Amino acid sequence: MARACLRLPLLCLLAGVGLSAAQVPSGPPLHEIRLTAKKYEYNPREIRVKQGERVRLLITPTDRKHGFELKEFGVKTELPEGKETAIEFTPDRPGEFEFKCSVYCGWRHRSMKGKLIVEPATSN
Ligand SMILES: [Cu+2]
Repeated sequence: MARACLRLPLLCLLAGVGLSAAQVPSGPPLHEIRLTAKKYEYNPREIRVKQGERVRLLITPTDRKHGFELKEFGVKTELPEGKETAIEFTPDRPGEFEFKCSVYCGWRHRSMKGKLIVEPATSN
């Protein structure tokens, strides 16, 4: 390995980066969920996560600018059209919470909603 690194330092550098990324030890697991948004719905409409895990939503509006508001966890952001926006939060309590569009997008804007289900953390 060491000798190969003398000849192919870049390759070894990349291998090292891959290794360290795989070994990141600290912090709760990250749960990534992709959504799309369009008049007047999110897809999926319902997302399910676990209490205490870090959640990263990656939302892409496909038709125009929309928004995403999840009051209980202090999330409110605009979603520019065609661009993936990352939203991170850690749900600290279980339950069912409504999220909704926060940017007026048409006559049924108020019906553009979804549900976040936070399952209780299992303690054993
Ligand atoms: Cu809207």
